[in-house]
Amino acid sequence: MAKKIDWKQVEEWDRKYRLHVEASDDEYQCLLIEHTEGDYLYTPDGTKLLDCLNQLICVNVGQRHPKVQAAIKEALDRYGFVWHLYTTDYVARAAKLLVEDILGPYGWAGKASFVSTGSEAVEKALLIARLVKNRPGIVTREYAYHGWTTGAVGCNRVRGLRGGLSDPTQPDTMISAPTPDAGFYVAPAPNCHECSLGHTYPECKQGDGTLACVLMTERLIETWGRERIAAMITEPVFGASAFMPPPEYLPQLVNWLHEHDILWICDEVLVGFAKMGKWFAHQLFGDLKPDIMTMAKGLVSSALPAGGVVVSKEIADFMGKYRWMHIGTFNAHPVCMAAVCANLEVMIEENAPEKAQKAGEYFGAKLEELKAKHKTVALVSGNGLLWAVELVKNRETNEKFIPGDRRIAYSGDISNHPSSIIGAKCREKGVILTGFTPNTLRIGFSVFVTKEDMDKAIDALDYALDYLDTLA
Ligand code: 6DF
Repeated sequence: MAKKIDWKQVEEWDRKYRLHVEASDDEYQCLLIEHTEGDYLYTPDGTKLLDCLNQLICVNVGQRHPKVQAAIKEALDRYGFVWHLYTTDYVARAAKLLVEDILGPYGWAGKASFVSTGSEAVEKALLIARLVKNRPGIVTREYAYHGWTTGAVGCNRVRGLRGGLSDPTQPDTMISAPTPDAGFYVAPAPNCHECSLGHTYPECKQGDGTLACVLMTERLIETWGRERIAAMITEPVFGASAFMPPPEYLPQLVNWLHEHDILWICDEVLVGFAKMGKWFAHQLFGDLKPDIMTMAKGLVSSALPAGGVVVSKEIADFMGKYRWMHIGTFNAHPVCMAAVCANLEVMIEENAPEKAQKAGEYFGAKLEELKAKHKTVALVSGNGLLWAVELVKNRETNEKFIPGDRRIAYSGDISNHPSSIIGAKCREKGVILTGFTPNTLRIGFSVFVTKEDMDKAIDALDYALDYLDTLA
């Protein structure tokens, strides 16, 4: 018999004793969730909500997958805790599943190391890169999201998502946390829908076919001094900022980095683990070989906290010559590693990348139908089960509802953001569907989403776009 919960008491304690995010105390609305299942959240009054955000694009095999839950329960019968100096069968199996079973065919992977979150995975990647190259500098990009901890936020260039305090009473006003920008260098982003270099793809290609944003990046790195740069970190597909690079971008960039002795950190925290129809999103762009790959979210489908890095064979050999004096208390927690093993085994057994690819072919076609019907839809992009929908006031001129777009401070009145408007209208249909930036929707399901649920999401979005069209 489920324990009776006094949800009024829960809300009272929540308001009284917790610091909240994304809303001031005056605006805060308590989102009570009683339980979760598959692609759904359930509120205490029994309302079922189809979660098209997949929480933070992070529940890849769906909520409470039976095999993952069973593995956690079994591990709890054996372990409390040992730290990562010790070896459990779970951590050894997790590393083998990653390096051999999943990444073995691609030939670059050497060894894995685990942490608890994506930000820590990025911190670990930065540490390793700086140790291997004995250089301090890291290149990142405009609009990149890589986490909230000191090094990760140094790579994070989403102005409004760097941990600052946005003023709900004043537009474009925030208290920005004093983050460590020294040693972090910002290159242009390959956002062809709104190119910061003022170009249009593919006319932006130079005589030798190099993209203008790649050329700019090369020149900036040479200006900063290659001898100071350890690595460049990239999301292969921008997750929080929600856009795909053109197909030539990553191959051109990675080739240049490797030709100039600069490591490539490939941040697969959000787009990895079958989400985009491949095991990892960088594989959408060819046979590319990361030097360090970061992961979290889909590594464990958020059943428990887990993240980590996989380093190349060369880096593994280099690190193996030394005593790595690095400790993170909860790294490779045995019960978390049990969840990782079960999650990866489910993905392998079910051929999750192929499932996501097939579902995405259906869902992407449905989104294109909405684009044909609704004048506020300017662009649909994505693959597998991660999609972005760009919303505009005028499709001819590409005029945005919120001109600041991905550069806003999330301050003042944000209820007029198209992503907020769509979110409110979809919620009327029992669907959570919105975006993390004002003019863009970010849609991501579990890899086991049903056709019926994709249709439900499309129907709700169609209903919401009917309303948004009246505002254009
Ligand atoms: N790298 C990438 N995404 C990420 C994240 C991290 C690292 C956040 C939570 C997000 C997702 C959607 C919209 C806005 O949170 P964490 O420390 O486990 O991982 C950091 C490419 O997307 C987290 C933000």
